[in-house]
Amino acid sequence: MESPRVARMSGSFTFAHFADVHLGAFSKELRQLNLKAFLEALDRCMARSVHFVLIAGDLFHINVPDLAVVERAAAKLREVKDSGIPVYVWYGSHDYSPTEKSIIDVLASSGLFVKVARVGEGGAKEGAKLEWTVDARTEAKIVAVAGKAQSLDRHVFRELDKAGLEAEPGFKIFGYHAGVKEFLPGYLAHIDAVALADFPRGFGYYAGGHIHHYHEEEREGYGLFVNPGPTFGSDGRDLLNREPRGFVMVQVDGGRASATFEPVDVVKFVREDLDVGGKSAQEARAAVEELIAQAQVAGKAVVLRVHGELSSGERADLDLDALYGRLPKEGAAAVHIVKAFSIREAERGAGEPGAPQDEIERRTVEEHVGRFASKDPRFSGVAGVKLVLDLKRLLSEEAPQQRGGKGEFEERLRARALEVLSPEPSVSVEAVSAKPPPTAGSGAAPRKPLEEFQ
Ligand SMILES: [Mn+2]
Repeated sequence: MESPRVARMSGSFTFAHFADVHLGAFSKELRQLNLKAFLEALDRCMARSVHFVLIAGDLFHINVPDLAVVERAAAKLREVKDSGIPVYVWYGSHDYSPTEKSIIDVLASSGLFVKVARVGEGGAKEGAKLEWTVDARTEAKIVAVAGKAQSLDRHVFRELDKAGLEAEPGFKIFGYHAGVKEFLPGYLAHIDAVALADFPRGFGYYAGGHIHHYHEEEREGYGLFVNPGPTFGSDGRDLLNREPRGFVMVQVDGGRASATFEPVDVVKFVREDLDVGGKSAQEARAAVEELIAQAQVAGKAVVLRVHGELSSGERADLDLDALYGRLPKEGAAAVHIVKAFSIREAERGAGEPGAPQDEIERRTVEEHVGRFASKDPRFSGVAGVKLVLDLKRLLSEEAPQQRGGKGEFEERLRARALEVLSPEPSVSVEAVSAKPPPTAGSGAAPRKPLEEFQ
């Protein structure tokens, strides 16, 4: 390892860039696997003696997550700190709360890492001015626009003193937690994102987060933009996505940064997106059984999404929830099921007790969807009514659990709703290539498709 003196004099150093770790996401085994990915990634940073680590937002899934997870993460962060590697963190949209302190603040105050923020952040004098954090060993200078509600981020970006930031000498890193308009594919064009023109120019490295896919792009006049994607993932869409997961190792030589993706594999997956359209609930169940019989589930995380419109039957006949109990007994390392299917109305409603109530509900929804007058075909007309009813049915299935509290329950509901609303992964999973992201030295990196975001 180079001595700090040599590193400073030669302008050559290495740092790691993480984003969207979402510690505390999921429950049970998946929560542990997510934690494991983070711990392993930090172990690798120590083994490689990086000069520092950046965590570009969403380190935690909610502002006050499962403390058992926080404790393990804090112990590892302590190890990293004690090995002489500083960690610089900024808020993401998940670990930020407008009204409460976040676990990020607790860990920053305890000295485990440094929070990169605005001048006076969280206080009455909070402004758009960013506070420079200077890494002592490398003299790299870091600023960050923390993720908040996305429209708030944009507001901060627009008020930035770009000229002042650009005039600062040295190797500079610009951290953010937001989508960048120019890097988003067409189907994400509607999301709140920051325009490239709102970024200051001339930084050596732009450390992104928020979009749950790897993306790397060198921009003339700016520098190298990298979005590492999640270290593991935080919901069913992430788990169904076959892109490699991990973090980014950045080498800086003479003021020029180059990134290498570092995959972190903590478990093998069985990922299936099953179309049960046109099947009865009993036939769908048989199809699920066949799929499981063929997959070698032992030791693997099973992620199953079931979509399509069943021709007849009841949700109980399909009984996907039983798999949560059964598959671990067959050796599965983890189970996650996305129930994105529906049951054809004509078959479901007639003669069922409670049908008149369903009818009243449908009419009310139709009325409101009509008034909503969305131009998006998914939210208007028959499709809009169906979507609302599907969402209502799915969300009303899950009762609040005692454990976890309100924050986690809301987060679960949110995740499930997004899973229903997201485009069919059968399309996105195929569209996203299984080949690893481009590595350093591969020349002009092709743009990676950004399928979904969070
Ligand atoms: Mn995220």
